[in-house]
Amino acid sequence: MGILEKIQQIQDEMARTQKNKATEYHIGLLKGKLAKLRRELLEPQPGQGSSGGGQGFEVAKAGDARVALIGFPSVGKSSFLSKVTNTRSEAANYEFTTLTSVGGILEYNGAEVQIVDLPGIIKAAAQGKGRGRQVIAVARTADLILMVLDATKGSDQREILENELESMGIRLNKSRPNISLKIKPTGGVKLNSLSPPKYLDEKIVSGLLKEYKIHSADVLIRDENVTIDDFIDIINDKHISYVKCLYVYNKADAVSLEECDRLARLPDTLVMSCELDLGIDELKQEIWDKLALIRLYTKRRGILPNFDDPMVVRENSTIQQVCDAIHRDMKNQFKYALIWGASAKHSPQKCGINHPVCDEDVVQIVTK
Ligand SMILES: Nc1nc2c(ncn2[C@@H]2O[C@H](COP(=O)(O)OP(=O)(O)OP(=O)(O)O)[C@@H](O)[C@H]2O)c(=O)[nH]1
Ligand SMILES: [Mg+2]
Repeated sequence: MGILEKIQQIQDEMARTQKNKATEYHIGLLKGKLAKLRRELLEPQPGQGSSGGGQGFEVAKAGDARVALIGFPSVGKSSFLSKVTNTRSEAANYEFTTLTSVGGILEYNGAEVQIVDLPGIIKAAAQGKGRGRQVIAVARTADLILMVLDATKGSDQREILENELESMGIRLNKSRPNISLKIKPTGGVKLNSLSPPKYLDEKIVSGLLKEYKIHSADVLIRDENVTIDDFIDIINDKHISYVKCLYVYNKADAVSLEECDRLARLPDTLVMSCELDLGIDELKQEIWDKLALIRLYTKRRGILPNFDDPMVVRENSTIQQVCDAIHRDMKNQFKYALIWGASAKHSPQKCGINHPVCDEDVVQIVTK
């Protein structure tokens, strides 16, 4: 039996099984099996390249952050790329116009954001339909997924895409579950928690670990609300990516004002029309907010910084990342930093290498 048939068999069994307290354990184990099979499915096939991206599919990373456009065919992904960058990606009224990935740069607030246009994906993409798996492999490398939807189409498109990404190990707008798993050579499975977990116990934790041939481990649960699915994700940690997502409904020009209003009220959702140039500026701003990039102005002693040319680092960066961005060897010569701005208690504040920086800080690095 092939992997796909095995997956189907487990899915059928899960659908057949009534969900209640008595079957909780059984269903939990089935979920663990399913995740393991899906992982096998994602393991690169011979001749497919390590990312599963296929030859020449992936575009090189560029700019300060990457946004991937994911959606069904003909929703307007290429139209959006052409609208906000100088790159042209062919747009047409037939499906699968775009057959490979195309990258362009959106310049915004002094930062460069790479926008990657991708072929449309369809249901069962994760199982290898169309170019789905290659597309999803690129999505995994993004700082933000822009899920492009068609305002004129039904509401299930969002759910189908979410399920495809989910089954490929991408978790949208979710942070890594607060569980630590340390695999050990001997000693059995030990479960510790700060307060008793509501949905996990020793039995299911050891049962799931056994499914992955792990017989000894220290498990520490720091959040009482973590679920069986969260724990399975932690076992498969290397294969799971937590990516931010914005949902954008294009073709707002083709639906009623009431429908636009309804869609715009959904969480993390915007509406736009590439054709009429509506909502594009709002979307750029929202992309910027979601990426939470940090602009820094570096200065030398006695000289004002150049406020037109910020250095851009990712959210949660410290002076360490600033040093690394300047020069590979910088942190070895680092003595202290002087900071003016939101991250400083007083200006300038003298800081060490682990000081977290804020957007629009002015930074002067003093070397040995
Ligand atoms: N009414 C309307 N049509 C649009 C809008 N944006 C794009 N279109 C049309 O939708 C069709 C598909 O646009 P594309 O940009 O090629 O769509 P895509 O998502 O890149 O499609 P694939 O590459 O096939 O996956 C084209 O005929 C566009 O002119 C819009 O805002 N309103
Ligand atoms: Mg396209």
